[in-house]
Amino acid sequence: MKSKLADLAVFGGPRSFEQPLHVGRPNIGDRAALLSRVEDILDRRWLTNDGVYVGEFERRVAELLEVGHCVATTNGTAALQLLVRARGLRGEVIVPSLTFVATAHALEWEGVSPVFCDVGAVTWTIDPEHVAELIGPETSAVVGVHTWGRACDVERLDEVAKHRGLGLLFDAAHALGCSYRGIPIGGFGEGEVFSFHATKVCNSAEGGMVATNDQALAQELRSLRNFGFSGTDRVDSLGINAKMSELSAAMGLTSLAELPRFIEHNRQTFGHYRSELSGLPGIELMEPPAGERWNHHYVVLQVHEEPAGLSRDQLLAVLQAEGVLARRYFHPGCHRAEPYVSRSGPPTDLPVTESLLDRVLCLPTGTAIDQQAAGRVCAAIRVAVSEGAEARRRLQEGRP
Ligand code: T4K
Repeated sequence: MKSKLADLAVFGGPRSFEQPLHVGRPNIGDRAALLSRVEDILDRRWLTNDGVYVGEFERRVAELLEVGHCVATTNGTAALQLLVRARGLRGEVIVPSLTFVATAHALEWEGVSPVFCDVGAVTWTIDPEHVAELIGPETSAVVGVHTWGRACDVERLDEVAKHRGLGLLFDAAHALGCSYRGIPIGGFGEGEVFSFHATKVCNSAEGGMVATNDQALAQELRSLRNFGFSGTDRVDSLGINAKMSELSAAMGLTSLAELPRFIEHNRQTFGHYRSELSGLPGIELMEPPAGERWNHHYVVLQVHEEPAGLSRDQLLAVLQAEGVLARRYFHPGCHRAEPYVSRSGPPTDLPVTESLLDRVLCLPTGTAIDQQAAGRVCAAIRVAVSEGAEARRRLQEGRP
């Protein structure tokens, strides 16, 4: 175990991990179950287009989310696009900047302009009061994001949206297995979008899903994901190909069957990170939402430079040298990414978002890491912070 600065790889010590430790290493379910599903798919010679596995995956996710309908898609971004199109959104839509850029890009691809909103200082999700201030004549909807699985203030957003006659959708890409007021995330707003990308708590390699209680909306989404067909020869709208394949659904079902195990593993890893990092000056772990179910899929650290002695980016350099590929999600923020940053218009003032984007760091989780690995990550952080000012000085001078 490392005990002093010279032990850190960035200052010439041995690396903690020979193989890089990623954020987002996929959880892999029961291989035999997956392979038997794949054999069955091959035997049936039915590979995509509303196959039985896609249907079963949709039903099982709908049961978990306690919603009427789930519509599976190729990925979460396509699911967002279909939902935006199905709701006929136009003009401007208010979204948080503190999200993966796919939230904004999905709107932009549908010809809708994202207007970036700040997040609340406590929730780190879209701030309903700022939403209210940003509403203008062109606003058609609000897209809340349950960032890192912590729910938006759904009730207040609903009030604001209803009062101003706006649509309300949610990007729940991170939120499978999480709740708001004890109710599973999935049934709020007009529709909620999930991602089953490889890096998510439950994955279908690539995949997405719209969850909704609106039957007509679900029907329209099914048509939109299939070129706009509503019958064998009948095309009703400008659809696209966004269908999930049977192979992805087989992977998704296999992963879903073990979701409780994945979440329990994450919960224990989180507990380990928390106990190993507790009391370190300037190092603060994002806490689980009080009284809610949470999938613990993202372990998010805040690095407060003054008490810690070194900045978030310096700590990141320390970890990368150890082979820990921690991530600065969602740096630099959508409003500072293209194509949005180059647009003329008033500068976007998002103080809470910007200060979080300078401080947060996501640490590895998932079943690919065990408590021993988490312990080694924490040991490197502890050593760097215990002599934080000296580490900062050496890093600034480029001195080993
Ligand atoms: N809304 C929100 C709020 C989202 O976070 C996302 C996606 C979406 C919408 C859109 O959903 P999708 O269209 O993606 O279904 C990753 C994911 O690609 C992305 O799905 C996710 N959010 C985002 C938060 O993270 P990157 O570019 O940061 O990382 P990526 O995909 O290169 O993977 C991270 C690390 O994971 C890699 O360095 C290596 C490791 N990895 C990755 C893959 C794919 C593996 O070890 N094995 C793998 O198979 O975006």
